[in-house]
Amino acid sequence: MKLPPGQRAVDGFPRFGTHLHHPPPPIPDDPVIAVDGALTEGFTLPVAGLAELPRRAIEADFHCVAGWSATGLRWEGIAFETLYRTRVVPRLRPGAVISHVVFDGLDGYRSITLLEDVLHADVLIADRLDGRPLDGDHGAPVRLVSPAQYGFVNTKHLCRIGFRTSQPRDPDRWSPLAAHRRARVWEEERHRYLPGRIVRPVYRSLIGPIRRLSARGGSSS
Ligand SMILES: Nc1nc2c(c(=O)[nH]1)N[C@H]1C(S)=C(S)[C@@H](COP(=O)(O)O)O[C@H]1N2
Ligand SMILES: [Mo]
Repeated sequence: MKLPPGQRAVDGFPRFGTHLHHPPPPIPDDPVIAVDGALTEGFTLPVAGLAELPRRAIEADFHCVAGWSATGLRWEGIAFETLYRTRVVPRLRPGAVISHVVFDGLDGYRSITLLEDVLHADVLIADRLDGRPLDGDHGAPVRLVSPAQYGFVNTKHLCRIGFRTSQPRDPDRWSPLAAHRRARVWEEERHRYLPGRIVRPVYRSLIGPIRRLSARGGSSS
């Protein structure tokens, strides 16, 4: 299968992220996803309840902005689009027009994306990978999966989703890297200001060190 520009296939699916060598966060006994923002009232979605909502399965490649791609992953979960249309839209504040969505992880990680970029049919809140429950390396108990956007949008250990009517401030940890606000892999939207092609070698040089560090805190170590 063809990969997006500047990506190289890797064997398997490495653990990767700003968590570096830190182990995955502990999972609460009864994990929930808090949903808030421009709603008349926030609510929580028990992770255990996701199994009863309409399920969606996809097969997709996963593309990290640093330049590696894991191919042929089978994800299962609920469609983000279903959550948005059935649970969020009916609770929007009158007149609220959502433009951005904020995804928070139990480890303090945050990604911010345009709403339109996560309303595609292949965007999931995933609880299973390759036929098994998600493990700590890949985002237990649930993660965002948005295959057409770089990995950094795909928040692992998802615990909160915020629906916003304007561009939120950048999460501090990403500001020095100036991550692209849309991060679409086929457009090579890696860096916010520099062309994707230009930053390839710099980003690629980070793969080895980050991969080795991430593996140290992961389950395969
Ligand atoms: N909670 C959380 N989610 C995260 C990260 C992280 O550090 N913490 N790293 C992001 C980055 S940069 C990538 S490439 C992918 C890696 O996902 P994987 O570890 O399942 O390969 O997770 C993304 N989601
Ligand atoms: Mo990444």
